[in-house]
Amino acid sequence: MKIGIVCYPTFGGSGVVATELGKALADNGHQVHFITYNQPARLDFFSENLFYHEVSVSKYPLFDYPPYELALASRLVDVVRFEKLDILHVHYAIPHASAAFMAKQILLTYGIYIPVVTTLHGTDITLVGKDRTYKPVVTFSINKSDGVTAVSENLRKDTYEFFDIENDIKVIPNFIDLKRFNLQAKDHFKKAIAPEGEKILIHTSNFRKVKRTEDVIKIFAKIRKKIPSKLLMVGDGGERSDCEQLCRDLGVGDDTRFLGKQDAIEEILSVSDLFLMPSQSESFGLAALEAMACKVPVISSNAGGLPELNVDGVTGFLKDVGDVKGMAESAIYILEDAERLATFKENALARAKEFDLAKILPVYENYYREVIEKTKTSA
Ligand code: GMT
Repeated sequence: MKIGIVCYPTFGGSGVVATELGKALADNGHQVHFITYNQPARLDFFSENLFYHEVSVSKYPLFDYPPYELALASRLVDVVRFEKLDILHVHYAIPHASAAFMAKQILLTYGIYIPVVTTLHGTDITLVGKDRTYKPVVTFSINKSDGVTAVSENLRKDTYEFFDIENDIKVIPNFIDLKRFNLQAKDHFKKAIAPEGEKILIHTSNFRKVKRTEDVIKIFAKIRKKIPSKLLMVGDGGERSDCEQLCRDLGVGDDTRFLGKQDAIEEILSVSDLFLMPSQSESFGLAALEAMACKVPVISSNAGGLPELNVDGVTGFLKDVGDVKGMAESAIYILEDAERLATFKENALARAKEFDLAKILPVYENYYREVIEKTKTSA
């Protein structure tokens, strides 16, 4: 198939899923065209089946708000027509699904029907989408998509709850490439971070409010009182400087390292003992899955789709949002006993294997075929 993928090219989960999916589809012989405003962060190698089409937005002085959505729609028309795409797969509803709808209408004037699959990732529904600034557009463009997928049952349920959706939504969970994400021998790195054999806790995110990064610091401060340990904070975003201040206030600054955005996240996960994800809302929790694939158990909130990934008492623990004390106690329970920690690590990996890319890729391929087949006579 010739597949167009539209996504945010950043380190965010939806962009990562879109890019990894595109790479895997290209490996499987499909021709994949990324259409976005920057080279996606993880699209970092050459393949004869991978193409990147940049969307550039005119910065005419009249525009206080350059119309990215229109530039994207025009680019989509262009790429679909001249690359003869079979299907467009847009990740994150805003503004990708509505731009795809506009492109679809324009393409009809050329006698081309391009089927559009929209994948809902989380905040496009639970935060931004619900906002009445966008709600009518989000509802409309989900209903006008030829196929809609959500990354968890919880997100599917929320979408039906918050919007008037007439379309079927298929759940296709996030996946993990176990060839890349696995436990690697990085003892020298471990020694550098924890020279006295301290336990290593880790959090990775974009440091947005929804991640409750300050809870991470508070949980760590409690753990460190009982267990010699270090904390790695990976990523960057709006909450970072408040977190750094909180580390100083709680006296854990010397045991916490802020590593900023990192590409080789699997190497850092490989030296870690426990992953902390106290999010306010999380449709799936891809970062937690990446950790589990590297044998790192997870202490998380029970928000959104996290219970569909993290199995309470098996791969880690789930606590109510904001239950810093409970999360710290659960972390200590896992870390204080070497045998128990080893069991949780094994369980985390076993669970991650259920989300193996090799299992999820054919689900997407079959779904594309189904959508193409059902829209065949629509032009
Ligand atoms: O978590 C973020 O802030 C990034 C966000 C995104 O849209 O890029 O991630 C969402 O999509 C990921 C991939 O499907 C999910 O694993 C994350 O759980 C989801 N984030 C939220 O729901 C907050």
